[in-house]
Amino acid sequence: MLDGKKSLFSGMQATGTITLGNYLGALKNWVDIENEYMCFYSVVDLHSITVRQDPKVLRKNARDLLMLYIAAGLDPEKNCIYYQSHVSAHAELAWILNCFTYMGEMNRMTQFKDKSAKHSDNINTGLFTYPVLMAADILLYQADVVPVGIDQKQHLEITRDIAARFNNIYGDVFTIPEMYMGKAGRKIMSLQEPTKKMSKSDTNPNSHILLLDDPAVIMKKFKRAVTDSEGVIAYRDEQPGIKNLIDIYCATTGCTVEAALAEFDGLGYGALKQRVGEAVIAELEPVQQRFRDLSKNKDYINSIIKNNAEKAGYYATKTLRKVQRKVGFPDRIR
Ligand code: AQP
Repeated sequence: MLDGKKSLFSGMQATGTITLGNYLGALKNWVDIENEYMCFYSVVDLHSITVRQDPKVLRKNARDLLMLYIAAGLDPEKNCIYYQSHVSAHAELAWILNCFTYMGEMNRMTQFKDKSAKHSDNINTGLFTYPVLMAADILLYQADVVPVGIDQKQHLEITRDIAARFNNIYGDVFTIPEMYMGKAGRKIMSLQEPTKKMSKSDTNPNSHILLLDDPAVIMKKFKRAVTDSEGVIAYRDEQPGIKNLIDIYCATTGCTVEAALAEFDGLGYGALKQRVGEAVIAELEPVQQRFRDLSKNKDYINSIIKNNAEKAGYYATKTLRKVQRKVGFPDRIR
């Protein structure tokens, strides 16, 4: 709760162009709720460097991501869209919360296990304490809800645990956040390995649809999607490739699984892939057009970056100062 209004925080990493998974699992849902909450949507560039980044590429990806938030339909007048690195309270609160988090808790985080396996040459402590920074992100804005994909459930649970632990010691400092699963909040899987989640950092370009992929590329990737040899369109775990295509279709068009199955009845896999590809292209084309328009409007984007960093900084610092007082740091002399 902030200024008497329910608040919300979410973010995405600028580790590449975001995927259809990021869009359907998170961003598309964000647009539905901007009137209900005071919303903070961050480009979480501090999180991005838990994996080694080329500085120039990171800066470009971060700006593109900020513009994609707006292109996807988030109104920058209603939503506070900002870079995490422009609000130093995130890192400061993360440090304090690190001191209220146990090694055993972090050891249980599956994302750390997955990512450290993927980046075995760079298993840094930032990657290990990533969930604590995420807790700081959320708790700084006293978020009532956090709209994230199902893959982030474990991180949200640890955020709640850390907040409750802190509140038990110091009184009611943090709002305990709830996970917000939107209508389309499904886990979208890789098109090449449909038992693995679709990720922007996957090195196989055919595994993911990127939000800025050309329509022809999108269709080509769907045509190459891995399916099975059953030859029947059914929604079941034994056919993860087909199940994923149906999930993508439903999350994109808003239809139910039953309606999709009725629509696809009697179709072959090739025709199914064509239909799903067309639906995704139709969904992404207006987003891509708005992105191109925004890219030409540098001053407008710069003003959003500046104003929103100030707004986020104002609310974040308020919480940080309260926390600093509670743990016993000396008052500032004015
Ligand atoms: N495949 C997915 N299906 C549904 N939701 C997803 N999200 C990510 N992948 C899927 C949701 O997108 C939001 C932002 O994610 P992120 O960028 O912070 O990091 P991530 O979850 O690690 O996403 P990636 O694409 O897998 O990034 P990399 O490759 O850099 O690790 C979150 O709300 C997440 O739930």
